[in-house]
Amino acid sequence: MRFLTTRLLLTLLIAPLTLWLVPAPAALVALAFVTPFATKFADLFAEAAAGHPDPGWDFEPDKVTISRGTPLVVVNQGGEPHTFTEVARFGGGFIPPLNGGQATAPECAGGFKDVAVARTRILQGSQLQVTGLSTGEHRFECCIHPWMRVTVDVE
Ligand SMILES: [Cu+2]
Repeated sequence: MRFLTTRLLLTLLIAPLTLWLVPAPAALVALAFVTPFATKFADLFAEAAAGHPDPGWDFEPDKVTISRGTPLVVVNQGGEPHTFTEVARFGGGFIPPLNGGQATAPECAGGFKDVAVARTRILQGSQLQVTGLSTGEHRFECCIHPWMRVTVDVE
């Protein structure tokens, strides 16, 4: 079992308890802790439009290396829903004002009407387990806040 550090110590209190429920070995990706209601939506949109989105909304770490067969457990420790959606190339999400001018990644385009996107949604306090990744490099992003990105190398 491997625990990957998160930005705030507070999150460490929650994550280890979660990990015990997961068959070892597992790698953990945490969605950074955001104090509920600390970010106003108007600010979120304005910052994204200006090209410097809120860095507190993040996947930690930005890059993960796992052995083939290791489950990846993604824990939402923030106060908002996110998605953990695999994309061929990083791009924008399905809310254009949050895309900073980037074109929407095709995998995100349908939004939650597309079951393939909906099944990658992680609600506050929930987790998603990703298994069966093939050897090589995989890219995941949040289709809502597309600056939230992580690269997963499977060896
Ligand atoms: Cu998000």
